[in-house]
Amino acid sequence: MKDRLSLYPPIEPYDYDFLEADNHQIYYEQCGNPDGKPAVFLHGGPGGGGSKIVRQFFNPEAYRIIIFDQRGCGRSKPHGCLEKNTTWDLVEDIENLKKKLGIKQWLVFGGSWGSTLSLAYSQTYPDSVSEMVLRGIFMLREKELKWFYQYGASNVFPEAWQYFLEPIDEEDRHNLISAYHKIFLGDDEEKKLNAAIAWSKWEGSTSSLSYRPEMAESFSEPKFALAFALIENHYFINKGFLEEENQLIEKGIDIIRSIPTVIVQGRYDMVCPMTTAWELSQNWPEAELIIAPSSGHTAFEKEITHELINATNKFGSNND
Ligand code: STX
Repeated sequence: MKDRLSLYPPIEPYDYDFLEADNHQIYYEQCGNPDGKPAVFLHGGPGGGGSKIVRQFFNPEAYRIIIFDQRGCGRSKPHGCLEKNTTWDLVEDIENLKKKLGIKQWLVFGGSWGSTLSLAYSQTYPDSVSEMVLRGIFMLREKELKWFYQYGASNVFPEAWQYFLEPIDEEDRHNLISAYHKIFLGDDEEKKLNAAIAWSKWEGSTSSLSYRPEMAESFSEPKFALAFALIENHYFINKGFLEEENQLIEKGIDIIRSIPTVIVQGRYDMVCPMTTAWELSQNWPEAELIIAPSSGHTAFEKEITHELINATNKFGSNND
C-alpha cells in the first residue's frame, strides 16, 4: 500500500460536559474545529467507552469531533449502571446530544458495537445523519454471539479461550453468556471482578490479527473490565433489545439506503467475522465495502486505520 495514512496528531478537547439522561450523566467532549463538519464517534462494546486516541481518526481542521461515553461506562456516571440502559436509550442520547449542541446533521463513525448503534440510530433518525463510516460490522445476531462466546473464535485462540472458560464450572459451559450473566448478577464481588476481567481479556486477546499482550492487559484494568463485561453481557443476554434479529441488517436498510456510507472490514476479524459485513453489503450495495486483506478486528490495525482515515478525509472535503 503506498502512502499509508496514519492517525492525526493527538489533540485536546476545547469543550467537555455531561448530558443529563434519566438516571445517567453522560460525558461528552468536543475537539478539532468548532466550525468544522460535525462528526460523532460511537464507541464499541457496548461498555468500551471513548478514548483519547479515537480523536485522531479525523482531520482536526476539517471536523468538529464529538466523542461521548455511552451509559454506564468511561467517564459517564453511574459507572457500570445497567438500569435504563438499552440500545434505544442510547439512540435517544445521541439525538439529544446532537440537539443540545445545535447540530442539524452529523457524520456517524462507529466500529463493532459502534456499527450496530450507528445503524440503530440512523434507522431511527435518518435525517440526522450526513454520512457513515462503519467498521468491523456486528449485528448482535445469535450466530455472531455464538461464534465469539461459545464456539468458533475458540478454535483460533485456544490459549486465550482456556482463560475465558476458567471462571465457569464445567456443567455451565454449554451456555457461557448466561453462565457469566449468573455471576454478574450475583453478590460475590470478588468472583464478579475476576469473571469480568476474564470476559474482557478474551476480547482484548482476539482483537488484533497478531496477539498483542499489551492490548489483553489493557482490557484487564479492573474498572474498565467491570463496566465493559457487565454492559456487554447485559446487551447480549437481551439480544441487543432488537425486535427481531435481522432488524438492522435487513428491514431497516431501506430507511438509510441513500446515506453515503463506507464499510471497512478486516478479512480476518475474529470478533466480528466478515460474513456479517458481507451480508450487510449484499443488502445495501449502495454502501462502499472495503476489505482490509490482512487485518483483524481493531481500528488500530494499520490497513484499517488507513481506510478509516481515507473515508473521513473523503467526506471531510465535501462542502455540503
Ligand atoms: N464487542 C465488540 C466491540 O464492540 C463484542 C468491541 N470490541 N472492542 C471494543 O469494542 C473496544 C475497543 C471499544 C473495547
